Amino acid sequence: MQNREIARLLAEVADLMEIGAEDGFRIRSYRNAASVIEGYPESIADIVRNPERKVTDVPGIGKGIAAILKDVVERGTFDKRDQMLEKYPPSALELLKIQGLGPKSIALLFEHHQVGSIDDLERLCKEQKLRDMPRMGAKLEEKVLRSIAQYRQRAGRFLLSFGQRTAAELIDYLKQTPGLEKVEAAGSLRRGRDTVGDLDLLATGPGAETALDRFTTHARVHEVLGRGANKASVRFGLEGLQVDLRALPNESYGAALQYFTGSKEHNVNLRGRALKMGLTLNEYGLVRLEDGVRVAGETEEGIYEALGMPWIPPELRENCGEIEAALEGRLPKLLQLSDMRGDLHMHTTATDGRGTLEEMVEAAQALGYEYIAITDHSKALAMSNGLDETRSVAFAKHVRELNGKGLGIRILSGLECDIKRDGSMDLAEDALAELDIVVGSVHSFMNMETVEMTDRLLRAVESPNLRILGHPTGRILLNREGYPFDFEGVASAAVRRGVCLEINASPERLDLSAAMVRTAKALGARFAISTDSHHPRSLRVNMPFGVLTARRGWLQASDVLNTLPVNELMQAIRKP
Ligand code: DGT
Ligand code: CA
Ligand code: CA
Ligand code: ZN
Repeated sequence: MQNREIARLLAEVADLMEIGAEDGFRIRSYRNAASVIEGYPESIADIVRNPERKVTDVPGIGKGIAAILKDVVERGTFDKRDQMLEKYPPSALELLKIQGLGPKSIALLFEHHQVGSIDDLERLCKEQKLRDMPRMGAKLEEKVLRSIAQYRQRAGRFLLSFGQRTAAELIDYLKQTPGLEKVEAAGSLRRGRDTVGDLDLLATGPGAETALDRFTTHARVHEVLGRGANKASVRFGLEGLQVDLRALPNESYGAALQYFTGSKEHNVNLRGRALKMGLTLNEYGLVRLEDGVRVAGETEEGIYEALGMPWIPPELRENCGEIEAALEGRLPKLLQLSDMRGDLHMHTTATDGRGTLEEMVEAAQALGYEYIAITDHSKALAMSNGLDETRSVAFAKHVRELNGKGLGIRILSGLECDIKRDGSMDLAEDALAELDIVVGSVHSFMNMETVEMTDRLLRAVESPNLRILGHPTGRILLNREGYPFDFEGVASAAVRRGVCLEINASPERLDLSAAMVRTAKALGARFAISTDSHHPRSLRVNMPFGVLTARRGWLQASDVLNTLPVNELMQAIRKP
C-alpha cells in the first residue's frame, strides 16, 4: 500500500470522528500522522514490514499510530475505522465535501434525518427541512443546493497532478513489456487540462497485446471494467481512477494519438475540414474518399500536414480558434518551461513554508534560475505567523545584505500581502515600499457579493506597491469555486496599473485558469507564473503546471514577467 493511500485512510477516519464529535486531540493526531505519511519519502508499509525498522522512528508517528499502521498494512483497515464505518456509511464522507456544511451540521442531519448521502441531503433541502434545524436556515438550503450542483460537476474528476503521477507509474510499468515500442498518454492529460476524468493510454509494437495482460493484472488494479482484443479498461488505485489502454498497429498510431487526444470539439472541426478536402479522418487514419487510399496515419504531424496546416500543440486543441490560426499560419509560439528565469511567489519557515530561505535559494539555483522572490505571508494570517511591518522591513534589509554577497542568483525581497476586506493592503504602504516586489492576495472574507469583491480587488490594484495579483480567483480545484467578481473589470484595471496577474502553478489552484488567461491576454495583461512553494521541491514540481496552464491560455514568453532577464525584470517592477 502506498503512503498516499495510508494517509487517505487516516484522514477519512479523522473526518468521520469529526462528524461523531470525538476527542479533538485524537482527531488531530490522525490528521498529523496522515500529513506526515503523505509527505514521507520512504514507503511506510515497507518500514512496518521490516523487522529491523521501527515506524515510531518516523517523526510524528507515536505508539498509537504505529499499532494502527501495522493493522493497515496487514489487513487494509484498522479497528477504529471499522467502528466508524459501522456508525456512519462511507457516503457520509462525501457530505463533508459539500461546501457550507461542517461536521457538526452533518452530525445533526444524521441524527435527526438519517441523512447518509448527497441525494438525501438534496431532498431535505428541496423539502425545506433544513430551516427547521438548529443554526440552519433558508439561506443555507439554497447554498447547499448550489454546492451540491457544483460537487456533482466535479465528482469523478481528479487533479492533473494526480493523473500525471498515475500515468507515469503505469507507463513505467508497461514499458517493461518485451516488444513494446511506444506507450503514452492521450486525452485531457495530454492537453494539460487542470483536472482529468480518466486516463487514455496508447501503446504500439509487437508486445502491445501482452501489455494489455500486464495492465489488467497490475497489483493496484481494483477492477477490470472491460477487456477486448485491443483495449482494456480498469479502475486503478484506491481512488478508483479509470484508465483505458489501447493496443494499436504502428501504421495508425498517429491517427489514434490524434483522435484520443481530443478534444472532441477539436476533432469534430478537424473532421469537417478533412471532408471538405475529400478526406475522411478517424482513429485509424486519414483516407481519401474517392479511392480509399490512406494519406496519413503513422504520425500526428503527417495528419495535420495532409490537412494543410502545421502540427497543433495538444494544449491548444479545444476548438477555440486553433485550427483557423494554424491554417492562417498564426499559431502562437507558445511559452516553454525553459523560458522561465525565476519564480516570484514562495514561502519559507519564517511563515508557513517548510524550507528555510537558504534551502529555497539552493533549490532555485539547482533549476538555473536568475532570480527568486521570497514572499512570505503578512500579519493578517496570524496562524501562519505572518510578517508585520517591522519584520518585513528587517527582512528587506537582510535580503539586501545577502545580495551583496554575490550568490550568483538575485533574491528579491517580497511579501504575499493580504488584501483586506476593504481592499487595502495588510501592511502600511511605506513598509511595502521597502520591498522589491509585493504580491497581493485574498485569503479571507471570500463570501462577499460580486460587487463588493470587485470593489475590493479594484482598490487593491490601486496600491502603489502592488506588482502581482496572487491567485486572482481563490479557487481550489475540485474543492472551492473562485469568489465571484467582475474579472474583465479587474483585469483591465490591472493592465492600466501595470499589475501582473498571477498564474499560480500549485496543482491544487492553477489560478488563473487557462480560459481566464486568454481573456486577460486579450485585454493586454501581463502574467507572472509562480509556484507558491511551501517546500523547496515545489519550485521544480509546480512550475510545469503553471507553464501548461499558460500554454493553454495561448501565452508566449513575452507575455510572462518572469521570463525576463534579471536586469529587465528589475526595470519592469521598479518603483514609479
Ligand atoms: P476527460 O477524460 O473527461 O478528462 O476528457 P477527455 O478529453 O480525455 O475525454 P475522453 O476520455 O472521454 O476521450 C478522450 C478523447 O477521445 C477525447 O478527447 C476525444 C476522443 N473521443 C472520445 N469520444 C469521442 C466521440 O464520441 N467523438 C469524438 N469525435 N471524439 C471522441
Ligand atoms: Ca480522458
Ligand atoms: Ca477515456
Ligand atoms: Zn496565498
